[in-house]
Amino acid sequence: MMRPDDGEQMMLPLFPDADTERLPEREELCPGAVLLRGFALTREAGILDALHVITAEAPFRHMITPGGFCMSVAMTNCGSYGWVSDLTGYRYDAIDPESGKPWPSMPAVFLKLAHEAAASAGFENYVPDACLVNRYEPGARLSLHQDRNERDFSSPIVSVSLGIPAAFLWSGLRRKDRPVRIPLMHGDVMVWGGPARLRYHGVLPVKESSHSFAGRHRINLTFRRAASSRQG
Ligand code: MD6
Ligand code: FE
Repeated sequence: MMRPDDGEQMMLPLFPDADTERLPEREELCPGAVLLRGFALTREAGILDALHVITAEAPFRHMITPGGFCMSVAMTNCGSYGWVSDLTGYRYDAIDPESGKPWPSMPAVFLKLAHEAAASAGFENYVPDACLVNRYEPGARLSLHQDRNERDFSSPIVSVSLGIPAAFLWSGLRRKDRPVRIPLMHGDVMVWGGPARLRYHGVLPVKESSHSFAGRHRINLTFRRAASSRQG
């Protein structure tokens, strides 16, 4: 048992500033890329409900890379187009290859979140037509890549982190550039466009932990405009 005195002593922070200092709510990582910390927090209930609807129709699955490897991240999609990978390559497809049916439609709560996050990062009129939903279990990772299967690089990507934390690798426009690590927590939203749109990025193996949102999982929503804006 702890005595009250002990408790008080233990509560004294070793580094008072570090303990109370909060990371900024909005951080520009480089021109075109903004981290909005906690931006999705007020909508987590709506997001969770929507995720249940989506995954009932289009369950998470581990896709195969063109090189024949099974991805450690489980994926599904919603919206007019879904990102898919198989032995023939990466592409956007209006049809879920598992069900042969269109992907579940984009829930209103997703559209609104992506639109508002983009606007607060300076990208007005953002209407994504694709949302890739990634599910990481401890150990899952995403190697460094560029997002370049979309027709429309003029639109940003909006990326929402939920559940257990992850270290995001954030690099430059060339594969050999040296990445920095950015911790992404539940509710953080990254918006990424303009001169940053084709930067290399990835996710380090996710560490074992647990969060009320999705237990041992990290969920990431990445919104894109996959079709060109002229196609509408
Ligand atoms: C993830 N995200 O955070 C994987 N791509 O789980 C991505 O690959 C990504 O977060 C482009 C823009 C933002 C992203
Ligand atoms: Fe990506």
